[in-house]
Amino acid sequence: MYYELLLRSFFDGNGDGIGDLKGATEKLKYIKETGFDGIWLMPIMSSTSYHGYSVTDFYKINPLYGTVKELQEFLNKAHELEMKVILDVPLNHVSVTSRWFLKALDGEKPYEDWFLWLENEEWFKAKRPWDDQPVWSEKKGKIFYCLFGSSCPDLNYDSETLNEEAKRILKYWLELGLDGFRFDAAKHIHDFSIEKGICEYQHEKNIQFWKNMCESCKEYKEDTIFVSEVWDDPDIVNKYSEIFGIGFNFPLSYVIKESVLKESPEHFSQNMKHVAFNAFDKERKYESGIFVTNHDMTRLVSELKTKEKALLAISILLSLPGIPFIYYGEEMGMKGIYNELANEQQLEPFMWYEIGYGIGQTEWKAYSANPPFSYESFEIQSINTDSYYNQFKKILYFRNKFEYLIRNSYIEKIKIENNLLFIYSCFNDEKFATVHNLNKYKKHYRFSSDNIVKINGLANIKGNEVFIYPNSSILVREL
Ligand code: ACG
Repeated sequence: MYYELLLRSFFDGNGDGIGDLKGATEKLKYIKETGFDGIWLMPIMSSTSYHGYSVTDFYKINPLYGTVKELQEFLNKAHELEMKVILDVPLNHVSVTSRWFLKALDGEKPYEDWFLWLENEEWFKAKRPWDDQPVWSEKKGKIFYCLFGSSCPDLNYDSETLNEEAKRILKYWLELGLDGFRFDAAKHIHDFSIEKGICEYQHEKNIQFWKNMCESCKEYKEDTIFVSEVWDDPDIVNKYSEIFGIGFNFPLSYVIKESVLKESPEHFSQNMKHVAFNAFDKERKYESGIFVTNHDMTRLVSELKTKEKALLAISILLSLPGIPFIYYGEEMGMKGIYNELANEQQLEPFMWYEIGYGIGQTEWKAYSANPPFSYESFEIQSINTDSYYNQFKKILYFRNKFEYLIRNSYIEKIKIENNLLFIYSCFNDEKFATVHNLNKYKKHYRFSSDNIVKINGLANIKGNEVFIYPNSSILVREL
């Protein structure tokens, strides 16, 4: 189970108010004890943006985050605690202020070939596929391709030297001790058709690119972990995920949240066929990276409006096969609404102290969605056994304890009875079901087995009979 970590907002080790590697190292034990055995480090390379996705130098750690030595200390400690660490690498583009782009603007080789320049006036009409934003921008009289905005020129991987450079970058981070990568924007490596002059995903070409990258990493480290971010429909996600071994299941995140919000088990069962469902099959070729939120989305409590619903969504999520990813702060029920123009609210500082400050507290931006004195800080929640944090932690504990929820289990069928959601799964020869109450009312059910345990919420269990309260989940074995 991975914890998605934005260093900037987590724990400050040097007193400048900005989270860093030194601080995160101090808090590795917290992450482990909460229930995680992996960390997805959001980009830590030098960057001009607060989120880090526009890199100025792929070989440098953002000085605000620390040094190579501090990264190695972080990794050593994580490994001691038996945690894997994967790094987010946005290879699709660089910052407009990067040395590569500045040299390219001056016509210096090979850098000039590493970017895509407007060659035909017709190309200028091309628009970003999902929201029609412009994809060309101008600097020093030269017009360059930039799908993610004018501050991030796209790299042009038709250049062979750039492909070699990308391999070197990945090897560099593996040599420092990283266990693998989260590949950002994986479907965007080749997303402009020169023949047609429009934005069009070149999936086959992209897949070949990623195959080369993965093979090159494996030559150095056979068991490198790869996770791909392909935010798209299941058929596209499937195409890519087999190469990587783990692929984020974006459609699943919507289905879970919508079903809980609509209090509709039918919505879940009807729409699960629209998610990358073969990732839950017995014969699956890759694992789904399962999640409900990430840094590009509204936080769970803000989306589902109540904490009970948020915990239900987490228990449904963690009942499914796959590799879970949880965004930092979700375990505390932090709030935050995604806004494409200023997507900072869901990147707010982790709330360590009730008064809003103290040793290690990050302060790079002011609180907005998560104010002090709201009884939501870790300080308060950690000592209250019924707090959101402690309930969340119990669900994580449950998944970690019941190994068959994690390894090699597969979903057999999904059904609805008495308006309860049943997810039937198998592990080796054992059959089990997780049962979730998405309704407003308490539900009664008599099972064929009395091997029943509560996952989350409230349930009166007497032998094989159960009253399951709203927003609660149970697990039934030996069916
Ligand atoms: C990654 C990072 C993100 C980062 C970048 C750029 C990429 O997580 O933080 O931005 O480094 C697209 C890309 C993703 C990208 C997001 C932000 N995420 O594909 O790689 O944008 C549609 C499109 C998707 C699109 C999504 C976004 O198809 O391609 O993601 O919309 O809204 C159904 C459909 C599905 C559809 C969804 C939503 O599920 O099946 O196709 O997705 O509905 O409608 C960062 C910053 C940015 C900055 C950039 C440089 O966050 O602000 O500009 O860095």
